Amino acid sequence: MTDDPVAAADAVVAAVDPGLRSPGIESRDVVLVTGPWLAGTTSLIAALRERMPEHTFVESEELGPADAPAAVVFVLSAIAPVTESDCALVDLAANHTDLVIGAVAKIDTHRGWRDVLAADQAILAERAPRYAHMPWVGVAAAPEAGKPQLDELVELLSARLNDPDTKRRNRLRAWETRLETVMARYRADGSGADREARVTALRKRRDDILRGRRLSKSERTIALRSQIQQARVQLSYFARNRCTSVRSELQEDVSGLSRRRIGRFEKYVRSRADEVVAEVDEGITKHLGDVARELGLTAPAATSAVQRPEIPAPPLKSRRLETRLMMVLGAGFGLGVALAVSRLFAGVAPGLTIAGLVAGGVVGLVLTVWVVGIRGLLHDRAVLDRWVTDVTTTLRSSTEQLVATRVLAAEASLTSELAALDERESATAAERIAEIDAELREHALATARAAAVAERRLPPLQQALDAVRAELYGPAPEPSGNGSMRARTDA
Ligand SMILES: Nc1nc2c(ncn2[C@@H]2O[C@H](COP(=O)(O)OP(=O)(O)O)[C@@H](O)[C@H]2O)c(=O)[nH]1
Ligand SMILES: [Mg+2]
Repeated sequence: MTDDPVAAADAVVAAVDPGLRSPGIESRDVVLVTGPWLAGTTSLIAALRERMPEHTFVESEELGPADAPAAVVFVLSAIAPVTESDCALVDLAANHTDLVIGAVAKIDTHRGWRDVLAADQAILAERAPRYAHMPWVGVAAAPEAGKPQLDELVELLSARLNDPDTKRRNRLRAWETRLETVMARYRADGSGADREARVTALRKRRDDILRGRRLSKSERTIALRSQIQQARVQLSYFARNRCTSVRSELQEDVSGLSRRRIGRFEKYVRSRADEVVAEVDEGITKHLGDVARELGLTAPAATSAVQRPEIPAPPLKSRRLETRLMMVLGAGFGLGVALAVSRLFAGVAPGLTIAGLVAGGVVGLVLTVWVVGIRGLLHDRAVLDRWVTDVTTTLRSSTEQLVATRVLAAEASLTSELAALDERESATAAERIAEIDAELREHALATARAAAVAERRLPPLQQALDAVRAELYGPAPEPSGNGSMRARTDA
């Protein structure tokens, strides 16, 4: 045993584990006066400085986290008993210091201060065994009338501060806090408590990636299939519609067609058919492009040269026989008219029989030409009308075929592109999953390592802590001290 009380306390720990050299605090020869807001701390410090100039008094702001004061005066107002948050304050202030004195302030104005003091004492004794033997005094540092009442506190402080055992106990208390902190650290590391949040987040992200992959894959496949089906239906409808409207337009043209324009009509119909095919092709390109864009794929290529349908010439020329028959019928009709006219003349004016004959002949001839001409035009129109119907039917089947071919080709190219895209995304997702798995493994390994370290380090630390507590709370014979110590050890 040495004379140095600090070295004596350190020796208790070193005897268990020589590796434990210092509790890692700086002992300062000051008295910390602290307490809740407006309890009377500042007034008490001022009064104590006057009464005990040989000691230094500080408020908590003046101490660092590793500074250990020689004593702590915990100031509480005499108005009401101590609260939970006040207790947290004293725990913090007395972390590294064993000597804690409770001071109930402003006892000059609060008559029931003794009851408050008793209540405070009971509450703190309940809170932790170390507070069970804590001394309590009443003070009035800045009374409204009369002199400050500090004698008891001053006496207590000077007695305790001059006691060499105080230093040893303070050091032991610092050791106790230090050992508890280190052990808590080892336990937390060993159980992976700190990594828990990160590990949970990683697992969640892993699940999200997997679910996202499954979802996006099936969603896109379904979308492509339904978009292609829609395209097929809508474009076929569009093609049919174009053909129907061009047919009625051309049939209207036919019904008003003059003899002179008949020759040019065929060319006109062919150009309209080409236009319709081009329009349908353009419509297909646009619609498929939209589908591809919506799915984030490249638009299928447009056909380089659209094949126009085979359109036969209208059968206008092959009516020689019918024309001849028409001529004969027309001539008969003309002759009849001529005879009727000449009879009419002969009946009206018998002298004009020759003139009547000539007039009848002329009228008959004119009528014959006219009837034959009209008949021919009507016949041609009827032929063209049928031809227009045939042409638009051909046009319709060829545009529908165009739709079917191009949509099929687009479906093939978009499906294969989608598959490639899926594969790329799968690879990326797999890479990210692998990264997450690696980090999870690392966490599991680190936690296992920390658990092994904790298993090795905790028993000697526990022994050291037991030794420190035995010193602080007294050896086994003291029943209350021993009981408290056991309670804390088990906790
Ligand atoms: N009656 C009475 N009032 C006091 C006493 N000590 C402090 N006070 C008053 O309590 C209030 C708070 O005091 P202060 O020392 O600033 O408290 P702090 O906020 O804890 O530092 C002030 O208005 C003081 O005048 C005392 O012993 N008796
Ligand atoms: Mg103050």
